[in-house]
Amino acid sequence: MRRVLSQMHGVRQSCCHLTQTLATASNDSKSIIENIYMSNSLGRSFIVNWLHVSTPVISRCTNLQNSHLQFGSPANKQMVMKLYAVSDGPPSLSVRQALAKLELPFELVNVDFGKGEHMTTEYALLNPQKEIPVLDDDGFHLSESNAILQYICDKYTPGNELYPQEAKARAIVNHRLCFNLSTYYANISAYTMAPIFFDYQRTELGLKKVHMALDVFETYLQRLGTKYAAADHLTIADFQLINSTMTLEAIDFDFSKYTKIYKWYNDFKTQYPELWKISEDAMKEIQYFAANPPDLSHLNHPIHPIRKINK
Ligand SMILES: N[C@@H](CCC(=O)N[C@@H](CS)C(=O)NCC(=O)O)C(=O)O
Repeated sequence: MRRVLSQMHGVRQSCCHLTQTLATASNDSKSIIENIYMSNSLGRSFIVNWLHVSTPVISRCTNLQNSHLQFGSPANKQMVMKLYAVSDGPPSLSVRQALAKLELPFELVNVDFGKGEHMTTEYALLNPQKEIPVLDDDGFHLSESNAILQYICDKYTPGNELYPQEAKARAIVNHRLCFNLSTYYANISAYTMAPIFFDYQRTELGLKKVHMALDVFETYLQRLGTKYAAADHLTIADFQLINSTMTLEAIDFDFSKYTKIYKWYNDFKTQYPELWKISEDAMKEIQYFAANPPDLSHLNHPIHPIRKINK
């Protein structure tokens, strides 16, 4: 265990060597590493995360205060990308899934939403919108998860079918990303997520908007007639739409009457279990918070009303 941790701490460790180190770590070591990761996500000190994907992808997980560490041997000075992400945020999950699918190494920097780490002046230098996620690619800072997804595909894996290059195929992917941002995620998260974390009620109007979003997405799936949201194969649009839909499952919202959506969502789970696991872990966190509303009274949120918790 000590050997594993000390090797992980080595700033000059190569990804490949680290992969081998982790692959040979005992199960006990891995579970200790995972436990430390869990405490990190609660806002404690720095550690490394072993991402359970079936690919040799390594993600190091640090917290915001300790996010200065990097991979790279002296011979290979290229900085590994950093992703500032929140563990249960759909846009963050989509970027993590794309990085995993594309087998791109990255450092995962956990931003603790409950502590308001994204509302600091320091974070505003990364993203003046004070939203999560943000990608840091060797000093190039990019927010808006759709833009991040498009950038990593274009820069690191041009031609990959996750983000097709042919104009019409790409336009459909872009359309679904815009649809998710403007309508699907907007309507769904206002109904599912906002009342869990802030002092909002689920209303009839909110419910109508969810059904409207589902109805439109169902129509898109029907009209295009493809297996996935924008093509017969997985694209970056699926990640965003899957993670929005996941928040419906998190609150036990029955959307089975939208048969195309229901099938597409469940097909993703069975066909990409290692990617679904990223969403599923987040769903469990959301379910935990739904059952145990977090006390965010210390947050001075500029927009959202904070729920008063009787102590
Ligand atoms: N349009 C943004 C939205 C990101 C977003 O909504 N992030 C949430 C976390 S899931 C956030 O940072 N909210 C800030 C806040 O509510 O204070 C994107 O897709 O990247």
